[in-house]
Parts: sequence; structure tokens; C-alpha cells
Amino acid sequence: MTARIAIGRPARLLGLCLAVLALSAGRALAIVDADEVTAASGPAGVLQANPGTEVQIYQVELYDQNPNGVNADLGLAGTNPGLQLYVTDLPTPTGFKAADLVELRLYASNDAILDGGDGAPIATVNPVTVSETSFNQFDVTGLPLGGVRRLPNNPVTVWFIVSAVLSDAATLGRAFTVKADTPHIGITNSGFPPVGFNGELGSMIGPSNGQSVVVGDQVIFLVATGGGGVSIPFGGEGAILVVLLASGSLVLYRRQR
Ligand SMILES: [Ca+2]
Ligand SMILES: [Ca+2]
Ligand SMILES: [Ca+2]
Repeated sequence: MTARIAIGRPARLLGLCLAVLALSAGRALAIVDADEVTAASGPAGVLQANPGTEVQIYQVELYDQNPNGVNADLGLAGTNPGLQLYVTDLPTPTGFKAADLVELRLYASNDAILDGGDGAPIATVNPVTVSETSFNQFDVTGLPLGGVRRLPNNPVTVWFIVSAVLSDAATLGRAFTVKADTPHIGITNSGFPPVGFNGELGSMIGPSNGQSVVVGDQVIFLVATGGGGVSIPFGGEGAILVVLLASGSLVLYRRQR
């Protein structure tokens, strides 16, 4: 009896130590050495894009939160090799189809805007999946750590931007939005200490009529009843309904471009 207790206590102590180690490993996964500076978001309002053109549909600002020996890079092999994004028809359906898109492109940028200074895409998705239940996945794990994958040290940041390229034959009036889960961005940590801090981050994006891209080649003018007005690019009956709902007393004028 005494011998059994003498053996049992060290065994329990060992078990406790293993449990503490497991808990530590779990916490390490949760404190990936990177952070979201500006939360991920979809299209910046109701945008219009002509067939055959490229339009920005997603942006997120990230950095390596701790300027220490642990570096942070986009993409985590085997878990989330870059960034996962859903492309879907609007909550108010327009009939948007995968054939309306050519591909998605992922860029690294030093600001929130996709422009000529951002260079070539660092990854693409082609063909695009249009679904609320199956995401598109960018894979950057074929690129070496560092370079365009590297998150700079706090306070310097990087923006990862996604664009969509519309098909030449995209159907006028159809529209799409984006959706993302929490988390949806994979991060590899490396350096010293060398292992165990990998993980994911990234805020949820809900599909929204008001953050969407409509396929169009028209311009619509919104004129307030008291005078003045704004001109915005527009097209498509489904999305015009959205503007009518949101604009109240504004008068709509529509013309071919
Ligand atoms: Ca760090
Ligand atoms: Ca670093
Ligand atoms: Ca830029």
C-alpha cells in the first residue's frame, strides 16, 4: 500500500507537469507574434467595376507586434497557407456566378490602396469559387520566409490587399460581396525562440449589400431635393435597389456612360 502511494505521487506530479506544458503550448498558439492593426474589411462601399477590369475587394493592415527575435510571415503551411476569403452573391441575390470573375489577386502594399506602386501579385486564385460555404485560399508558402511575406516590426505595418478581375463577359447588373471567418489569415513565426508560436488571426467580415461590387458600365447621378448632388459610377437593377433603400429622398438619374 505504501509502495503504491510512493509511486503514485511522482506519477501525478509528472502528469501535472505535462498538463502545464500542454497548456503553455496551447497559449503559445494563441499568442502568435503578429497583430491586426486595422481590421480586415471588404469593398469600400458599393463599387462599380466594368467587365474586364480589376477592383479592390479586401484589405487588412498587419504588423509584427513585438520587435523581438521572433519574426512573423504571412502563410502557415498545413493550416492556412496565406489568406482565406469567400466571394459570394449579395444577401439580396443578383445571380452572380463564378464565370463573372477571372481570378483573385493578393498584393502587399505599404498603404490601404491598390496602386501601381504595389508591384506584382504575390499569389492568385484561379478559378474563383463563388460560395458562402467554400472559401478561396491564397497560398504563399511556396515563397521563402521574409521578403513580401514578412510582417514589419511595430510600428511599421503592411497592408495585404485582394483584388478581383472581372471577366470580359461578366453580366451587367450582377454583384458580389466578400466574407471572411475569424480567423482567416495564417502566420508563421520563426527566429528565436524558434518554434511554437505559429497561428492564425484576422477579423470576421460579414457579407453586405453595402460593401459590394456591381458589374456595370453606367453612371448614375444622385441629386438631393434641395439641390447639389454627387455623381457615382453605377449599374445594375439589383444594386440600384440598394441605393434607393439607403438614399431616401434622393432623386436618381441614370444614363449611359
Ligand atoms: Ca516579433
Ligand atoms: Ca520581426
Ligand atoms: Ca498601395
